[in-house]
Amino acid sequence: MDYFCGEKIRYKLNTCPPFNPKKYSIMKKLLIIPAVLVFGLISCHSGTGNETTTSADSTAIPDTSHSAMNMNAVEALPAIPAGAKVFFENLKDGQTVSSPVKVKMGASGISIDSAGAIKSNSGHFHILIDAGDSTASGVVVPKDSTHLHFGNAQKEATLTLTPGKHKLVLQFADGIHRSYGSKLASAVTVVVKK
Ligand SMILES: [Cu+2]
Repeated sequence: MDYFCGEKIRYKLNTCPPFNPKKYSIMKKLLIIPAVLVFGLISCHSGTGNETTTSADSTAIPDTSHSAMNMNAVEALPAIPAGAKVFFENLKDGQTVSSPVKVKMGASGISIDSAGAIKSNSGHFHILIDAGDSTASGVVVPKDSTHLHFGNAQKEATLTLTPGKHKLVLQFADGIHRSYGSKLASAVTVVVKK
């Protein structure tokens, strides 16, 4: 049989047919095919694994609209120190004022710091003008004409208000403007003179 006629045996046994390079290359190919198949299976398998991981990541990373994802990606809202509070230093509920009105913002038990980084035991002031009682805890305070940010650690502000009743809420929030909620909020209603 040709099969047993390797290079060495062929010289000893004259019964072997002359060496046929064509057949030899076919045998080589036959050996290569299973090797390719095995390699292919391995790479297919690992390829499938990578695809699963990639698709999970690709849905997680660009989905910036999902607030829950964002909350997981950044540090949690710092805890409110026991006894901490914020208040308008120079305004009492129901007070009559004239516009523009100078407002002094106070905090006790928690530091007033610039916006930018999340730091424990600190935050900055916001004033909500006729925009509810507080911003819910963990929610970023909107930035518009009725939600004023004092991200440079200001403790004073001058507000121009139309005549009549206005609800002013002092809202404290962390370094990335996430509200500490109603626990660090204080509201007054003022009456602006004509
Ligand atoms: Cu802010």
